[in-house]
Amino acid sequence: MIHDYLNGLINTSKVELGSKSEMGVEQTLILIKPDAFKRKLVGKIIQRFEEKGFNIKQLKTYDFTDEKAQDFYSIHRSKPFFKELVSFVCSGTVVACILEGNNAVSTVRIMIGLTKSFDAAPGTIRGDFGLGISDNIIHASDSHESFIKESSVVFL
Ligand code: 3AN
Repeated sequence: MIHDYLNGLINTSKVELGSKSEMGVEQTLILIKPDAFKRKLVGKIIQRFEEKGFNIKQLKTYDFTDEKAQDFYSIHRSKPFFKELVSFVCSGTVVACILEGNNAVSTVRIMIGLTKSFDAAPGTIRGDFGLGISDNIIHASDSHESFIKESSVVFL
């Protein structure tokens, strides 16, 4: 009996070790949006990522032009909220940041929470700081391909 139990634990830990060995150091991009910038939440938001263990590779304030915003969000061009999205991100200064660490893309997405801030879980950044949809505090790349595209718009 105890033998089966220990075997179970060993097998579980093997699975966990296996998935850990699949982790890789990645980079991802976040934008602290105009609503959060105006509310002076930049320090608190960046602190969460630093405390989690991410390294800051690039960090700057940035003012989107309409053209740059359309390019940044080009994947959403056909969506009904595209105009609103572009207009909101152009409505004030943002902070753009490239973060680096294990599983950066997916871990940062978990930390920011669901798109609709009013649905985002407490403990996530959107869940703790916002109630909006366009004004949902923060953007984070949803894939490595998005990271490459988005960082080329903002940092090149
Ligand atoms: P996320 O930022 O969580 O990846 P996406 O990729 O679905 O969300 O949408 C990109 C951005 O478009 C969101 N951050 C939000 O600002 C805006 N957005 C998404 N859905 C809506 C909506 N139904 N109405 C207005 N804006 C929206």
